[in-house]
Amino acid sequence: MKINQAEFVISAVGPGQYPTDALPEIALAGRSNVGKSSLINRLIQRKNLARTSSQPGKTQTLNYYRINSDLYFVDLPGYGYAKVSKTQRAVWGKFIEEYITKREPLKLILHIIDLRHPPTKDDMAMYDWLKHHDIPVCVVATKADKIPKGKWQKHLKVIRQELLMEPDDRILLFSSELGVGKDELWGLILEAIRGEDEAEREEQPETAE
Ligand SMILES: Nc1nc2c(ncn2[C@@H]2O[C@H](COP(=O)(O)OP(=O)(O)OP(=O)(O)O)[C@@H](O)[C@H]2O)c(=O)[nH]1
Ligand SMILES: [Mg+2]
Repeated sequence: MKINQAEFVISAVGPGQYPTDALPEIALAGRSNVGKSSLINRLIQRKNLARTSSQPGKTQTLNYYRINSDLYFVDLPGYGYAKVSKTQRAVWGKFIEEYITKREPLKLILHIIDLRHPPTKDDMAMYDWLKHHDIPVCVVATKADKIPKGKWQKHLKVIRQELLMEPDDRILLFSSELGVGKDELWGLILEAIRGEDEAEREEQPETAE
């Protein structure tokens, strides 16, 4: 994917602020501090377009980034941050829930998990909820650079087991630090935004003239 233009569009706090141009949207969900914003930056090869921080709980709105005139990345607020009040958490929960279940241009959720550790209870609840609502999702296990390569497969297997993933459910290994998984993830994203029509058309052999 050639990135000609990548820009921050809006920090939305409600549906009234979502873009109206109907470009496909790819949203990132995951625990606070898991590396959602870093993953966006790596995908588009910009150092700090999506704001990252070593302090968890930074992203508290739906942050829209437009990539060329092809798609939006939507950086969702991280869940599982203990310092946020219960009331605030409930409000955000509702807001994200509505976005995920009702937003028409949303094509795929990237559910970001830390490859180093078994999924948390919040990770499990989130994945279960996404599957329950039939939301197209791909698990992305990030921070792969933090553990030795020889352990990658074992950790992926633990995540698959703990999230009760089915054989057809997708999981992809990633590192924002090294760029591991970048091309494969772009492949999945493009497949998701092209829609089935075009994917089917491409599968048909060209008729000879
Ligand atoms: N080594 C390594 N560090 C990473 C990776 N991805 C993210 N980090 C670091 O993890 C911290 C959190 O990253 P963010 O991208 O801000 O995480 P986030 O999920 O957007 O966090 P919130 O916005 O608070 O929900 C930062 O210090 C990043 O540099 C990775 O693949 N490898
Ligand atoms: Mg963030």
